[in-house]
Amino acid sequence: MKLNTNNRLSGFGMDADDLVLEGTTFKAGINYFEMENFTANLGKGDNQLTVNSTQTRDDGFRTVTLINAGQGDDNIDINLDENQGLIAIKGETGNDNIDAYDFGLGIVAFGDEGNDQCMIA
Ligand SMILES: [Ca+2]
Ligand SMILES: [Ca+2]
Repeated sequence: MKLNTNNRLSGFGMDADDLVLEGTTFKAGINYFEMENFTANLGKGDNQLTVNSTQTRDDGFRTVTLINAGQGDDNIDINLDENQGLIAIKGETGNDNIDAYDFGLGIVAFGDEGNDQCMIA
């Protein structure tokens, strides 16, 4: 699963093919723009999530992205740079791994219940 929160959410079992209607291409997944907050609730399974970008609006506002990992042993990999929006992770129940080693801005992370590991540079 991938969370491309600059303006698109993909994976999560959604069709991977772009949609073309009357010559206009719509990227696969859920497309969104100009958000203040973005929350993803992953659910009770063992989730593998890669966050490749978070949204910064056209006016410079950094959208706050919150990931609620839910139950299960979740692995969340944060691949962001300092120009991205802000991010917070809640591991919730389960033995979770949060890898934000390459993210220069830092994150807010709560492992919650379980034997959790968070790697931060
Ligand atoms: Ca989960
Ligand atoms: Ca946990």
